[in-house]
Amino acid sequence: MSELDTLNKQYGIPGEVVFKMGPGDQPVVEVSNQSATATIVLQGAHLISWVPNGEQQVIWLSEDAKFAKGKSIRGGVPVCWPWFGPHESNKDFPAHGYARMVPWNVTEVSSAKGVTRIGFRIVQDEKAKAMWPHDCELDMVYSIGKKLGIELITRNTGKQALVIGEALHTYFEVGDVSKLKIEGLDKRPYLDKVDNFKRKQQNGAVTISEEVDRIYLESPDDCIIVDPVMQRRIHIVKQGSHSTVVWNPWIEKANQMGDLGPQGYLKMLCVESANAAEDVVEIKPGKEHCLAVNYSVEAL
Ligand code: TA6
Repeated sequence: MSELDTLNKQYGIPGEVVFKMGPGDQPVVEVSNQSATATIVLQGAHLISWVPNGEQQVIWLSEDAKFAKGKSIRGGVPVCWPWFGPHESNKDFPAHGYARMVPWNVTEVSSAKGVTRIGFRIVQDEKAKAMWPHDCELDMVYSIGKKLGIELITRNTGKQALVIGEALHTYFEVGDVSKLKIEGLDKRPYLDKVDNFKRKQQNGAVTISEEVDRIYLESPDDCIIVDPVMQRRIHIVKQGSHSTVVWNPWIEKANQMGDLGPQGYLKMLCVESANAAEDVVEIKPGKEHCLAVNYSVEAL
């Protein structure tokens, strides 16, 4: 029996949860319930689509996204873990950690009241253990419905304290990134990565008219993307996250990246719920830490 047959036998729900071969021969799980549709690539437990019924696509995926074993996907909700950004000492280790590049096993599927819940657990292979020699478990739980809930749970199963950096590096679909604003970060301090990580303070709503790459600190609050072109607000409610990363590569950086697609930069905005820089999280032996977000869409 194939891996997909086994998954469908154990976790499939006919007409609602189906495991199949997706782009680049990557196994995916497709969800379709009375409230929404979604698609999750098993590698990285990486959601690449979420469309609440009656709404337009909320999650952006590059039309030039590459789907290959061990490679991160441009768009969707990449998981940055167990570090954010470059590794603190080894430049050969992948930026944003390895969680988004390795296989994850399905741990649970259930359905109730128009919400499909799917759980995954990372597979820490020898390569991962060489980069991160700590005893721990990493789970991801999606609740797919009119709202999208995501929980990233790190469990310290070892005898030493763990310190992790992490982010749900979510790419949101927007009408025109130069015409929107992001509310919820007023007066927050941030590290400006396009200005040598200089520490600055946000004044009012965040707008985008050039490359923006900022780590907002002390920012546990909710954010709202106000998008006049798509005539909607995207609400980002979070727990267990003290940093908020706002990123758009703008034109020149987008062209250098080569996988954002033509004009892709105009249609995407990353607002990432994170624990990064000085906000990294210590998890004591036997304890766990959960970074959780809840996304919803409201007409303007
Ligand atoms: O979160 C913003 C950022 O750190 C940017 O600096 C840029 O590198 C982006 O992540 C994408 O990173 P990736 O490794 O997915 O190409």
